[in-house]
Amino acid sequence: MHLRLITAGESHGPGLTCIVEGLPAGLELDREAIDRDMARRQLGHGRGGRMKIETDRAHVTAGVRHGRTMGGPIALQVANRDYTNWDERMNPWPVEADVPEVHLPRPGHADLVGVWKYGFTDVRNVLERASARETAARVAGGAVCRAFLEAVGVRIRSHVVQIGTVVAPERGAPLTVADFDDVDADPVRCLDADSSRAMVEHINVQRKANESIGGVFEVIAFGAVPGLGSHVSWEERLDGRIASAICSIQAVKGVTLGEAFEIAAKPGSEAHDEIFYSQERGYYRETNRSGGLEGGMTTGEPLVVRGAMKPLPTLTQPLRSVDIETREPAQALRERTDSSTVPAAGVVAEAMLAYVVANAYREKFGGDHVDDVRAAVERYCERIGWKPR
Ligand code: EPS
Repeated sequence: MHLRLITAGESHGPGLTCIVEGLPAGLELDREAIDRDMARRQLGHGRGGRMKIETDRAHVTAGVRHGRTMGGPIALQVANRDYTNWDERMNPWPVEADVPEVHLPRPGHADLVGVWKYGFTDVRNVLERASARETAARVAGGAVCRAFLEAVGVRIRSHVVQIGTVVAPERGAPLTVADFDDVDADPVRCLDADSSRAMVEHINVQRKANESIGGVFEVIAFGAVPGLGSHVSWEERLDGRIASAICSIQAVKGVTLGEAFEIAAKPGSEAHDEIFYSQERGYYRETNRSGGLEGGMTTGEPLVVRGAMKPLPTLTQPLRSVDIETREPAQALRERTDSSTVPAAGVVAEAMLAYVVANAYREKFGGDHVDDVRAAVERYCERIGWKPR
């Protein structure tokens, strides 16, 4: 049993769609929880004018009846309110109006390679699908995967640890789910108040200088059972799957699992998580440097993943480029844009991690009804003597 998540839609087209296939029947969904995730993705200091136009909601059109899944593909639709302003430029069908083409590719975006590869003369045919607006559909689908994970005891949270040059200090104790209770109330979704203020200030200064800003988010899955993924074959290694899913988020250029680059510099004696056993706790670790992954499998400790996001490539003071019609030097396309979307990227990463972990549960435990899945998870935890934490 596999889980599939597929999206369709362009940034200024009529709307976005997400289809999630492979969830069990009987799973209770909460409409408000899905829309809460949609709204959380729109938050964050550094967003541009577009977020004032959109109020994203996921409209379920298939797979759910009276609040419960029926085992078939679930379809979720998200309207682009801005489409009313783009009706001629983005209409799926031919229009009377003369719609000018875009010929100015932005360095760092999909624009130039996309027109080569797909044989277009109009950059808009590429940028509309490459846009991070697509992540609204991923979050809708991710919210459904998250509901499934919550039914088996997994909770996923995220926060921002760096924006531009401002880095939040490492926290002394390991994070718990409760630490994230107020994270969405913070303007940059950072858990450290001083760093948050400095991040907001940094965004303000850079935005005034016509710059965009990147950063780093961390996403954590709490409560996943040991043994998701497998060492037996490279495609089944969960670390590879997680890295792939997080790196597929627009503008993400790097992913780390656990203390990746820090432990690369340490001797082996300080790089691993020693194994202990006690009657009450069963097997346990006192550190989690591995980020909850050993041999491509979950260890039962929290899954800790970071993503590094480059500064957004749409700039209010554009970089040098070439007009693809005349091949003369030109400035890249200047478009309304966000200056920082690291807080939103964290929410998108929650959706991607939810998908990968939910898929691993579907592969490992199967089950047509959600109660079958729960029973299989319980049986397995009993066999290996692992207690949910
Ligand atoms: C984006 C450009 C901006 C962002 C957009 C991603 O949109 P617009 O061109 O309409 O101003 O706001 O992100 C979203 C719309 C969203 O929902 O996240 C881009 O070029 O990637």
